Amino acid sequence: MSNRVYSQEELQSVLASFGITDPTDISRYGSGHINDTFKVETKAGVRYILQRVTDAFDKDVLKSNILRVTEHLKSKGVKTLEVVGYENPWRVYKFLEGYTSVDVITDASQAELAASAFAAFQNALADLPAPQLLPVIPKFHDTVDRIRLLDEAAAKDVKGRKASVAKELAFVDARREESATIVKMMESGEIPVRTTHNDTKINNVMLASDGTNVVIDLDTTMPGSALYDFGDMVRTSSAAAAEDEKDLSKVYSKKEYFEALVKGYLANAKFLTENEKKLLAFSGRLITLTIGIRFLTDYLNGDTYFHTAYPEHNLDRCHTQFKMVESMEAQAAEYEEIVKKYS
Ligand code: ADP
Ligand code: GN1
Ligand code: MG
Repeated sequence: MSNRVYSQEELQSVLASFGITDPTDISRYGSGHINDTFKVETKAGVRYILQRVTDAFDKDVLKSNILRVTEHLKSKGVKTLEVVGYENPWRVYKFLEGYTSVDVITDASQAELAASAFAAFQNALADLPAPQLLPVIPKFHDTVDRIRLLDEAAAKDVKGRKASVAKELAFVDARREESATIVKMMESGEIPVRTTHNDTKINNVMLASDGTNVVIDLDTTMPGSALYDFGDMVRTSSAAAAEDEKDLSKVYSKKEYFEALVKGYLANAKFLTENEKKLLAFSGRLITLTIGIRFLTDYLNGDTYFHTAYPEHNLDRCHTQFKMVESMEAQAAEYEEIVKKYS
């Protein structure tokens, strides 16, 4: 599904179907791993984002969720993606002028801002009129199920890669038991189900120099746990290096960025219960482990889900995630103290 090639004629005819007939440039854009994203420049000077949605989603569910979420946010005066047109599998958004997204944070203030942005997003969706959003991908962050899928991929071993990842599989094995913590607590009702973003990586929030922001990539907004959203912020926003950095000595979780995240999140996520607060530090390790497992699974499956630029790309990403897990494990006591300080 990754790395699909499109002709300019095809893209122009898609744009024409949305009434955009004056494109001057259509080029690949951003570093998202899932959708095919293009920036469109036009003679009129208006810019757009054109996206072909991945085939991995239930596209009708996705479209209905996106339209409901953007309408609701708009009705509450929260700046959000502006949908110009949506005809599956294609959609067009207005280009968010004046905002940028980063893949790695370079200043703690960005982490604090991103955390407040995602907390405000969760707040704004707390009163989304019923019914609940439908799950675009069921069991999306269910670590137990993600390990089951890893086991399945290792058993099938379609690309003959299993023998080369014995160490990585052992890393997961050693953490099987703790991986069920949040799943079990959600099942028993000890952790509430909320409408959450579910993909809070740092390049899914657009930041402006005046401190304003827009949360984007709303594809996975659905019922979930605030802990998964916070955990995924820690995974990407506390990382000292890129998700596919090959030099693992550069990869670790930065305490000062973690602290900025906690500060920004707790100042705005006033809805959190005691149980949720207690698991904030753990959620960072858990989600990072889960995403590492997903990269490893995709590597074993022959790279069918995430966009990849070279054959070992998913494996490199798995290595950074597991290194981040180790770094957070080593700092667990300090991270718990930081959460207590702002609780
Ligand atoms: P994916 O699901 O593949 O991650 P995203 O929706 O996150 O796709 O888009 C990929 C990237 O494109 C984002 O990280 C962001 O940099 C850029 N982008 C997406 N939507 C917009 C927009 N409306 N305006 C400007 N940039 C955007
Ligand atoms: C994907 O779509 P993108 O690039 O923002 C993925 C996330 C992973 C992330 C890893 C729908 O995010 O779940 O955490 O890659 N999104 C989907 O970088 O699977
Ligand atoms: Mg994205």
